Amino acid sequence: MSKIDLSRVDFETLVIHAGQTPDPNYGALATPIYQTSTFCFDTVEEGAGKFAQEIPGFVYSRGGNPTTRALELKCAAIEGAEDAVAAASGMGAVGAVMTAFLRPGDHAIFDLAVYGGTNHMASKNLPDMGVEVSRVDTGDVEALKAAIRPNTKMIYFETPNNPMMKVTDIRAVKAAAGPGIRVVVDGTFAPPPMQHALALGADIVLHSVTKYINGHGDVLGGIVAGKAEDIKTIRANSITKINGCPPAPFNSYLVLRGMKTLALRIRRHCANAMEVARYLEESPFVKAVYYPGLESHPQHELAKRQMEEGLFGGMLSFELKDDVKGLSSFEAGKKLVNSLKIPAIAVSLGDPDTLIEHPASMTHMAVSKEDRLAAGITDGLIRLSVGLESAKDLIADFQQAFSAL
Ligand code: LCS
Repeated sequence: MSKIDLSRVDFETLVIHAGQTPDPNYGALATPIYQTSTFCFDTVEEGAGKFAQEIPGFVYSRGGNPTTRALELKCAAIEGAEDAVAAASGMGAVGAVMTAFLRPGDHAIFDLAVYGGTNHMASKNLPDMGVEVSRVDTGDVEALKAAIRPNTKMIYFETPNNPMMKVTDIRAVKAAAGPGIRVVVDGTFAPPPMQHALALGADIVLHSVTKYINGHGDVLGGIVAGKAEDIKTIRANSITKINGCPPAPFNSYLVLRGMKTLALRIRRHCANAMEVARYLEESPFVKAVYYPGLESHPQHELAKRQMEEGLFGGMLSFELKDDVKGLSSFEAGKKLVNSLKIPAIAVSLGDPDTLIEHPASMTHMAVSKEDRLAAGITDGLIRLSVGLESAKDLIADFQQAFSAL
């Protein structure tokens, strides 16, 4: 047990201390990597007690592991959740929630724009399993209410979402859903301290830990947090059985290590993104910047209410003008990305390094132009994960890249 009363401390203290206590064997301060598949018992009776969950402890690392458990407890604490369960990737977490709670004949509502892997699950995997799926703009409460059916079991959305940074009102969705429908928020773009989805009314919050929570671009991971009863179902039914996707203990260790600086990193990501967003908004080559921190963002007021003060995320998208120095926005987009020297041309987000991608020629190249444009992903749209470098250097890099167009 921690000597600190964690119910009374600031986020900065909580994220460092929650879930971790010195190891009972040797007092190691850093949680050891319990790199083991199985755990042995002194007696059959002890084994029986642990299998029956009458004696606390671990049996087999697919169902639980001490390093991973420390990560789960830390994530539960920062989300203000009763419990949390870790998965091998963000998609592992998404899939585990689906297989835990959706059955043939059930109905689930997904926002129009969700991450590609989740989109595939909603449009292909779930219907293949006999789940009815509707797609609705979850920002439109009336449309959402109209889509609810007697067999609706889940409403699922990301806020802010990928790649347009649309912000959905979690409180309003929960009010529209009423009891009996689980509201599931993918908070990957805005983990605590930016946003506390459960406090805003979500029943379940999940994250791709791959992104900001680990924050170092060297791990795949996922986490689901919520009520103890729900987490127990997800762990027992999905993570351990149907999906079989717990994280490796080494990955849990890396995420625990990364989380020690979560509070610091998030503040820097957000401050840098705000500076870069303001710079881009002033650029004569840029038509629009999508960043919840800008007054021009369509849900800026909602973002101010729903996200922690001044913390609007490290992700932004921007759209180039249709004719940039005689280039089409598609060509200009590619040329700009190629000319930048600091950002790595890569998908993923939340790394210390700034990452940039051109959805029309990369992540969304397989999406028909019609569907892509309907989702607002134009030819000249560029997505930027603003890293932890100096904002001044990033802006200077943009200046030279715009000059090179
Ligand atoms: N949810 C969101 C909002 C995501 O952006 C991603 C991955 C996932 C879930 C899945 O997490 P993973 O399994 O990759 O840990 N997003 C990616 C992206 O935007 N580029 O590359 C991956």
